[in-house]
Amino acid sequence: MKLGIGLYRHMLTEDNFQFAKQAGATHIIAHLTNYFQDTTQLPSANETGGNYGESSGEPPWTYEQLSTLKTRINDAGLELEAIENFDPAHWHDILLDGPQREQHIENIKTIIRNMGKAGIPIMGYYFSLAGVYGWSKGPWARGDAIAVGYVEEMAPPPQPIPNGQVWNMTYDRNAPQGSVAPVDEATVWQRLEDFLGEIIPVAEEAGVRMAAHPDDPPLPELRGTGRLIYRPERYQRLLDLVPSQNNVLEFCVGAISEMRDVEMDVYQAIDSYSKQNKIGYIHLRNVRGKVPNYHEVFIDEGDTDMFKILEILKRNGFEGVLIPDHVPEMTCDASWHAGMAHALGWMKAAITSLERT
Ligand SMILES: [Mn+2]
Repeated sequence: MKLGIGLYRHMLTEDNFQFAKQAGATHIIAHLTNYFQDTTQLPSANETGGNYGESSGEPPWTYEQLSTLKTRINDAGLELEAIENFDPAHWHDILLDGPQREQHIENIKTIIRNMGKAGIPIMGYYFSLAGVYGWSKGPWARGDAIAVGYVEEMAPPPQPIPNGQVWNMTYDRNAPQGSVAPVDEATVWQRLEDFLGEIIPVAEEAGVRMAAHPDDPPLPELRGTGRLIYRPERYQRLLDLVPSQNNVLEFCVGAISEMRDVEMDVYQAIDSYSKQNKIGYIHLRNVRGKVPNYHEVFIDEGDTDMFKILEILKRNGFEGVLIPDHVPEMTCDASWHAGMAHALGWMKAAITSLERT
């Protein structure tokens, strides 16, 4: 098992590469989509409406851009394991089945080919119209550390997605008035199946694994749009749509733990999918509660026995990267860095301890 850290676009700096290395990480998961408007604080609906910001509108990521990033990370003594999340500018009409869908399929194929050429092994993505929407924030982690969560009575009203937005980002601020028409779950599954049917063969050729994140928050429906992976067993359906070693999961322990009415719990899920060798990389994050009421907390508190998760992964021979995902804000001048250093330190000790047994 390898230790990594996710860095947002504006955090892909030499200082943060050094920080990652100092905290014991060997791998970077890079975000190239410019969400959160250049802050490290996660957005919450009770502060900002929860929108992830405006998409850059830049062209699909080029080979030069990806390759330069990889070289910089390698020069810092680290590996670039994955890019996490497509920019809505590149694929909004795949999600929405809009008029630019064909062009957007080409965009994604171009990105995957460029990643393969640059030697970046995994593309993490989240196939969702509403995206990560409706979080609140409060002093919910140990010592009143500020954390995000989904809390039914604090959540914004589930208004339809305005035109020009998808995946909780704005891709066209000049879009005509109005909103995205309701889309049922079966229709979203069909869009995913069509997407994977076109992209997985390209990913196979490029040597890139496509890794799917589950729904966050894992509600069956949000803003009039159906969601797909809001129960762990639904990951199997995604895998079975296009069986391939390149069709895998960005397994989010936090999001899976938040799911209710499940046929398999988080331990059974990580056992099943790691046994099948279908996990690209892992978000290791703890929570307390389940939808529609849960809080994110520190890695060593909350409902999930993280050591048990790691034991299952060890038993099944998982060799990929684990990252902390997001962490509560620790009270100091560098709340993000402190939270990450804490999570990475815990993870490193736990993995080291397991590897001795
Ligand atoms: Mn996650």
